[in-house]
Amino acid sequence: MSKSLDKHDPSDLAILGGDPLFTRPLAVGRPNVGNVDRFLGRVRDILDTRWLTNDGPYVQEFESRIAELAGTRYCVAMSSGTVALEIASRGLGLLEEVIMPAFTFVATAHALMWQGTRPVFCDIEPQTHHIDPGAVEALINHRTSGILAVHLWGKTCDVDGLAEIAKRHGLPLMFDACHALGVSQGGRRVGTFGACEVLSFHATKYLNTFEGGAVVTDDAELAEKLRYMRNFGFCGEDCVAHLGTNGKMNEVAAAMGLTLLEERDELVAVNKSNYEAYLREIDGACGLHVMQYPSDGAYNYQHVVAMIDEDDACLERDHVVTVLRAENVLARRYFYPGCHRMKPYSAMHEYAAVHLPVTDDIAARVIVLPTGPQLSHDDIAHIGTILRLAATAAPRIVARLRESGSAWC
Ligand code: T4K
Repeated sequence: MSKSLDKHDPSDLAILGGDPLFTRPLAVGRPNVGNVDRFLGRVRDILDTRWLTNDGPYVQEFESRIAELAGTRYCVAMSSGTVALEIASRGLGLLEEVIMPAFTFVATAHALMWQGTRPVFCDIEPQTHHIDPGAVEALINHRTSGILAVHLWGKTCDVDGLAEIAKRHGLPLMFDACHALGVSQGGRRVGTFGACEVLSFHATKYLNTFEGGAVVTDDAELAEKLRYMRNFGFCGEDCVAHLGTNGKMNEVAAAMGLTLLEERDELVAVNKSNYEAYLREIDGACGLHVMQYPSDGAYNYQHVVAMIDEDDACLERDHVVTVLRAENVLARRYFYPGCHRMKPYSAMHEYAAVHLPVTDDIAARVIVLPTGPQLSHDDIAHIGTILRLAATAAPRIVARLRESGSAWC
């Protein structure tokens, strides 16, 4: 992937006129496709049998494999993580107001707002980036109908603290686990927390179904209701039990998921070894520190998250992102600037007084780096070299960016 050129001098940096290190862009979330022959074999079977969607055999098999992985009794596959969030929150009766973090992908908030439920944005813990249970409690009022927490970066949030608060206030608790497929912490698996948990199998997730999502739960009644709701509410051929929508996963999507499930262990091993290489090669370079995973868990390592440390940073976060993108390393600022600073929320008077200092600080300092089989350890070492060279040339880089007015945004 990387050109054989070695960069020894700051002038070799692409931002200062050198050639980009990588000939092809390294994207955060470049899809894994798995064994193409096995996938195509399944697609041929789908075409031969003419069973394309509507709870077909591949979807059913995929659901049972995901339930097994999550350690839950039920999995209801859906057309996307967003639709799964919409259907799950509606199924749980989350109305009026729901407390959730603003530091998440905007789909978490939109899934509520789309059906007229108001997200109430809560601040996060600085170390974990997860919703702060103390701050949740302070936001509960008579309009609160539930709590929607996010296992950001594929680490579990304070599930016990949140469960205790939810129980004390008689509120349903659900989790956006879109980053956390196959994760466990302290021997407890993601899937088993709260009333239900929502997964995403979007193309950019390490295990994808092109587009796709699922709700996992141990609650038989809820699972049945969600199954109806994803299929227009049908409970029989001519019988509708609920308001419903079309949230079904199709057979080709499930075939992709099943193919990638066969390779899940290898994909996680590659991500883990890349994460360890990043820790070795870039930690401390240019004021960047790689966020670590707690030692008592099993993770999918699909996100390599680094934070700019204000005390030893020589460049601002956006400058570092610009330097990397010039080299074809398409680092991302997930989840800048936070849902509360995006429309429609930022334009609504209800949100005018929202004050989330930790979210604002973290959103200004985070960088997500590419990982997956597209990268070798040599590539990661080269990224480390880029960052160290950039640190030595910080004033030149800032001057160049000012001159060209091209700081990436
Ligand atoms: N909750 C959370 C916490 C989430 O993170 C997400 C989704 C959801 C809920 C909702 O789940 P879904 O409804 O999506 O199932 C991407 C994904 O679209 C989104 O699924 C994901 N989170 C989010 C974190 O990232 P974008 O807008 O940043 O994606 P995009 O199009 O910029 O793609 C990222 C990079 O991947 C690009 O540089 C190009 C590369 N790419 C992408 C696709 C789709 C490819 O190389 N091939 C591809 O097919 O949102």
